[in-house]
Amino acid sequence: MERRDFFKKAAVVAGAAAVGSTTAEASATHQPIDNRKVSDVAFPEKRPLIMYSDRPPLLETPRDVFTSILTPNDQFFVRWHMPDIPTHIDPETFTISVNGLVERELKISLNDLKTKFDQVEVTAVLQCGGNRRSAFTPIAGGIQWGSGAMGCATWKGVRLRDLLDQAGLKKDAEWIGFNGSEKAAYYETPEFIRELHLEELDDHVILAYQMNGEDLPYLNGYPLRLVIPGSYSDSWVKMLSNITVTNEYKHLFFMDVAYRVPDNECECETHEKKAPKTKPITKMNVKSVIGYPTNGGKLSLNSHVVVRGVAFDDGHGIKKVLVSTDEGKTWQEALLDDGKAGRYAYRAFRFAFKPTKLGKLIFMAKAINNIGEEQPFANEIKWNHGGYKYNGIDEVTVEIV
Ligand SMILES: Nc1nc2c(c(=O)[nH]1)N[C@H]1C(S)=C(S)[C@@H](COP(=O)(O)O)O[C@H]1N2
Ligand SMILES: [Mo]
Repeated sequence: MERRDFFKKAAVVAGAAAVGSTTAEASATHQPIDNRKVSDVAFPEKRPLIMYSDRPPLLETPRDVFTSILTPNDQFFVRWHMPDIPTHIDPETFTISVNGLVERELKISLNDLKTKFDQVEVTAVLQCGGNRRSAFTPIAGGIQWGSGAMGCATWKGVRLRDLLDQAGLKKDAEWIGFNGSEKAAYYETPEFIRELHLEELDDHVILAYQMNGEDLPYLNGYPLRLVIPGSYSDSWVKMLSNITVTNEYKHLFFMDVAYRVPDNECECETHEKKAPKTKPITKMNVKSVIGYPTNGGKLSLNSHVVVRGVAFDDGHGIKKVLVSTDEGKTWQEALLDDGKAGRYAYRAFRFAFKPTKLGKLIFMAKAINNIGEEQPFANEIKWNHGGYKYNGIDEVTVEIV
């Protein structure tokens, strides 16, 4: 199958990058995207990516990767809140604990997870709620991500539900807390914990140990992470160490202060007047990203150009992607892939175009989902102080020469 060949090829390229030719490798395969260049250093298991910080690692995927359904593991973006990530995890001795309001406390080894439970797979988009935050005006606080704080992978693991069934929830169980294994640099920084309400659980929520047919890369949460298809990735706790069932919501920083939008119809507020109430960001809105061409690209007059990109939402599914070459005055439908990767995956799109005028040209892409939601124009985007859920119509500017 195509995918297997692809990974063979990817492994060779990654190998080349690892022996030191990172700069050359980077400039040969990636153009500077949205004015940000890929770094000239690469993290283990990663090709050079756009780096915002090295401790904690904050790495963005370049735009030109978004032309196919699966994002290669070595180009998948990375976001950690805390610098003290364990440097060694032994797969032989690692266990995941399930405790709190359960009939039986569990400590399950990786091997038991892989052999004693139903194994399930889902292809799903993982996207940071702050993806494309840099497009908000005025500036919203936080990492000024471009378009690449997202990726799509096939995740393999076990259903969270099956684990909880084995532990047996007590009658008053209501909240499930998930801990990552990393530590803050200062005591007062809270741990990265996400609490899910029992009602948010369905059979699609899994504990994944594999991504695109391989162990999770270390930086993407080895050996085990939570996968919640359709939801923003702040909930997809990485490097899971502990699951605690409680009957009371603990007000923890990350989910109680960060990762929230105004609790009103437009989910909006102004810089001067913050909304009085907020709610979690949870489900992803409809979005598309153009992977080819990229900003600053030069295309020949009268040549055959195939604009390519990806579109997704929270699982309702993409109905169509429209492309405009006249700054949004008229739109034409792009071709979509067969959709067999499922409703949580990227839909890849293609649009054939022949430029007939010299000079600057803007390609715009707009996705519409199965319940009729569509991306707004960039100037219609509603602002929120956290800079979350940006989904303006995507655009890239090229030059026809
Ligand atoms: N343990 C742990 N899990 C975490 C985080 C974290 O800081 N620690 N960050 C979350 C956020 S905000 C994002 S965007 C995703 C990033 O996942 P990735 O690094 O695999 O791309 O992980 C989520 N899970
Ligand atoms: Mo995030």
